[in-house]
Amino acid sequence: FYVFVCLQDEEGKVSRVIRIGTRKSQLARIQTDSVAEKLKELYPDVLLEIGKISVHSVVDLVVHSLKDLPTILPVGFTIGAVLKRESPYDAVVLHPKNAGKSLDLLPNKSVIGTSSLRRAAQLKKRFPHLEFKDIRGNLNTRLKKLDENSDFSAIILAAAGLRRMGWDSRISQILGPEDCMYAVGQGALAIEVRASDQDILEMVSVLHDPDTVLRCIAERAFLRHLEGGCSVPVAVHTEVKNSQLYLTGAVYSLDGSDSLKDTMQTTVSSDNQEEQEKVDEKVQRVGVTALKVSGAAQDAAEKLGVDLANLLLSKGAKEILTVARQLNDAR
Ligand code: DPM
Repeated sequence: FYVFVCLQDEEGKVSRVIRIGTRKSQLARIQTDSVAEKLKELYPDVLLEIGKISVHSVVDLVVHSLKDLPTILPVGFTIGAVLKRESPYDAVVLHPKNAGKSLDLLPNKSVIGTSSLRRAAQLKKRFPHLEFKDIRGNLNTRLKKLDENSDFSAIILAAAGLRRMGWDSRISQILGPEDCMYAVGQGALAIEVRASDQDILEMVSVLHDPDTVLRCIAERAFLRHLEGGCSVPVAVHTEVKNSQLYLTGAVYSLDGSDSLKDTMQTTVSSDNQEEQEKVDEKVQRVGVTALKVSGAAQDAAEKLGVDLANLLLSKGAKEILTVARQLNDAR
């Protein structure tokens, strides 16, 4: 399943075919279609077609959930756009028999489904009366497993994914930062392109949301500097307010009993023109190329992530993550 976008010149001649790759899950298709729609709106001359191409075809862009993209991308690729972040928070989806409840009201030893070490660590600490078990598969599979058996009293999923699927009505509780901080990049879509493909880079770069880009660069720099992958108990919270970027980051032991958390901030204003022009926005930062977003602000965001990681490392973050990784590998 692929979406074709054809660029046409004034005479209506097709100048280039842009191939968008997608995976087969419903969420992947919804995410890909939403980006294709946006590109179509922005480039009215573009002809959009949906169809199939062979497995061996090369694609020009792929839409991902940013949180699934490693902080170091394969050589030759870059994230050419990070779209405006939707809700970054996690949500509770209850088994229908528990309708009206919330995590704190569920009976003792109720089983909660998640295979996220980050979610389990934070929620075990916060709700010690609950038990946590792995649940796998795409969103459709998970919801089915929840509803059709009585193995789980509830599952935890990202609010953004649930909303994109049109399942808002299944969200019975949004977990705020006191309950569960989110994953690096959660809730933001990213467009992966070839780093050398200037035309496509320019084309998708208008989809960048500057605040989201800065938040996600800081978050990804934090994770990368901690040497955390996508499956370590690391969580973040970011905000941009009055030209300040705030980053809260935390690492946890598997049961949440041990943790380190701190907040730092930096200025990301774009007042100083001279300062601006010295910095190149074309370079990749933690896998992101953000043309049209201040290079100085991107540098400040990246430095914020590195600085916060260093602060936590100086307090013993490495040891907490190493033990968590070893215990998890041994499970
Ligand atoms: C990553 C994690 C999970 C996904 C780990 C984490 C959740 C795994 C699980 C890195 N990727 O969050 O701590 O629950 O067992 C994923 C989802 C989305 C992107 C689904 C979800 C949709 C939301 C988004 C899986 N990746 O987290 O509920 O675009 O951010």
